[in-house]
Amino acid sequence: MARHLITSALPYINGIKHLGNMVGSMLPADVYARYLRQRGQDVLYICATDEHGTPAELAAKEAGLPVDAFCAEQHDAQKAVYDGFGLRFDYFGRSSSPQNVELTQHFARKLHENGFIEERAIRQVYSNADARFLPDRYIVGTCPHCGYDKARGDQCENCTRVLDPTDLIDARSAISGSSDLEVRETKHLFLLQSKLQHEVEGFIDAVGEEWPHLASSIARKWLTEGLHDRAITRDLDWGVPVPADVWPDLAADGKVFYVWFDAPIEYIGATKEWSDQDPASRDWKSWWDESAGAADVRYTEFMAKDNVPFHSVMFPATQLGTREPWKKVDYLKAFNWLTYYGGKFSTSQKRGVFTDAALELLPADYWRYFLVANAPESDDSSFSWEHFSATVNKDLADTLGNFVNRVLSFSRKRFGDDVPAGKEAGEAEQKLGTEIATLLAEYESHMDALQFRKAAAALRALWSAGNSYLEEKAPWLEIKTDPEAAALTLRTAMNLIHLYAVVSEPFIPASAAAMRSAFALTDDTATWVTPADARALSSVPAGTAFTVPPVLFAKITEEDLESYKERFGGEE
Ligand code: B3M
Ligand code: ZN
Repeated sequence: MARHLITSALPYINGIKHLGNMVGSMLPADVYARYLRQRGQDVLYICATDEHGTPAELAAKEAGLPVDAFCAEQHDAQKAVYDGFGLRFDYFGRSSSPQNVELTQHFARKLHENGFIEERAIRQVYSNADARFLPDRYIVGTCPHCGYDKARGDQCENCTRVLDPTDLIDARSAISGSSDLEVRETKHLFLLQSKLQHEVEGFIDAVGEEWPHLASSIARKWLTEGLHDRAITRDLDWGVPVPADVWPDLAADGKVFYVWFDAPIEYIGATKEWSDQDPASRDWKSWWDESAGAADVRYTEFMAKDNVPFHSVMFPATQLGTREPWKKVDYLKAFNWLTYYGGKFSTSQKRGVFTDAALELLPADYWRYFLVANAPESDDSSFSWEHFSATVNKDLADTLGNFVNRVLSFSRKRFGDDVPAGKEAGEAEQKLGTEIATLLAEYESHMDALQFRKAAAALRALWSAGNSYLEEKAPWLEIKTDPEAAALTLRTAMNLIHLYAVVSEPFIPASAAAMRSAFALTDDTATWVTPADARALSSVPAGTAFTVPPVLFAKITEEDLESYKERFGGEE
């Protein structure tokens, strides 16, 4: 049994996320984690809210709450939405936890001991109107690279370039809007990434080849441009304090670590939060400390492309610089953007569909299937209500849901509440078995390779194979001339339903559970089906009692479609 550590980028605490955030991180991570668990692997899926930095402070201010209260409230609100989406984290932590504070300070101490942190006096933007320094998002202006006029001090949302506040053109305070700014000198800690360049290159050489091109090319680009030393502290009230025993002046000045310094460390922090809840049976070090068992862990990270530089280069540099044997990423699964009608989903401009609103409209499985089947893997992909409703109606309602209901209701009507026996399997069943075995092997290989669109296509092909078989055998005709033949067809189709329940679980867990519980099997503990077993189509024997579940997927009507477009905005 292999041990798989899985993390998805930590959602910022500043508000409920939109579908675009979900499809590029947590949702595919959950699909993958569920798949591996089903295949009997030892999986630990960790996520958390990213609670520090200017996004948290600014959002709390807007909500009129103290930052800690705001974060506590928003953590629970986000967790509720993720539960609604069926995301089965092993633990969903908080980057403001005491565990993360301790680990972040530990990392800083070690980096300092090894000569990778230096105190430097720098010139920073100070707002006279606000009487404070303006780090990162506290300052907005025009991006010097692409001309986007709402670029933030830390990164341009439009072209994804990482910025320094002093780079911005026509800079102004995000708090007061004031452009009465000046540059003042202040001291900060710098992570000497330039000294770690070669080691990070060696690391990327060792693991990056296997990564999707999107991830490895971003890592390479950063390394080619050269790693720069970066300020890892900020003038903020909310964050992990700089340890006073090492840097008394900075601590007295109230400096905290930069959010991007402590956020990746929270992957470890959250694992410790999990472990601290039940130390007798959980050991966080066995997942993260290579001298304590983590060397044989396979670590997979999920994120959107704008987060790749921090995870492929900066976090590994931080880990390497401690000179401690921390587990580093083995496979980095990166995603492009999901757009809304070709334009940007935007949290700040409230454009597109937010995850809480999505769940109010339709059950999670509709979203899970659509989003993962159209994940922006090799390119950006676009969300439109037309595409969404066509996919739901065709794949989920017609191909899968209708098959399940049609087979079960017809069999009950003709043969009663138990799976009928009928004839021995014949040529058509053998052909079907071979086809199913092939498609299942394809599905497995795409899932193993984290190719989600291809995996979804193989799953859809499995569902379609059942429909073709049913059309070909036409039990509604067979019943008139040869009821035993119709019984065989229905029994075979019911075995397909059970197989679908097992293998569709990573994508549509609630519907899969409903399909599975239709059959009163005494010993239904199998978590996966091998292609060889699938060929036999015999896991549900004749005589098994079954029930007909309520309609699995309701069709989205023209009227629904119009109302969604009206409510959320359609094509611009
Ligand atoms: N919160 C950015 C984001 O949500 C950031 C990710 C942190 S991962 C350690 O896109
Ligand atoms: Zn830009």
